[in-house]
Amino acid sequence: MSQQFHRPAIVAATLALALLGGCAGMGGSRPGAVAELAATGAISPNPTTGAVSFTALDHGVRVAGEVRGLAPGSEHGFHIHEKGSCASNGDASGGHFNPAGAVHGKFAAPGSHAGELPSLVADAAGVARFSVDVHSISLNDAAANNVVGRAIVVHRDPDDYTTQPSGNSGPRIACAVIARN
Ligand SMILES: [Cu+2]
Ligand SMILES: [Zn+2]
Repeated sequence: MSQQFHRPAIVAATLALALLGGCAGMGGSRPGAVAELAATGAISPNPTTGAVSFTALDHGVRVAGEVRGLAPGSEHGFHIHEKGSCASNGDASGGHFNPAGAVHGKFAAPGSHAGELPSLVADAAGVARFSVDVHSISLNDAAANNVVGRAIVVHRDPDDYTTQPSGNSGPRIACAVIARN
């Protein structure tokens, strides 16, 4: 083989190393965000706490974490809300994040809010653990569906996936603003 055939392979290998180097420069991980859920005053006593991580995927965001202090076996509506404030017992977070003008429904159902998440279900110890890939949201500042700076909210009651505009899941018992890590 002549030199002509070898050169493109070398160029490709160099490019691959450059891309790897770029990732290492960002700490070796994909862009991410976190939310530290804190109890609101909507119910009393309220021992709800939690931590959620957001990791960028090629298409969407992996949302993972756990919520503690729930009643054993209880189910709770869980959503990303539009506004980045947890004031007034979480009510300042506004409605469900809805950049596409959709209606309330079940997580990943066509035509439902971008901010729907699978409902939380507490185990016997009152802990709900989750990891879900959410294709309707982004961590990219330039994207209309970016969730950084918005709020994530745990409700007292189950989500019926039907009542508009928020599933009739009752008061907001824990809330956090999503922040880059
Ligand atoms: Cu909600
Ligand atoms: Zn909704």
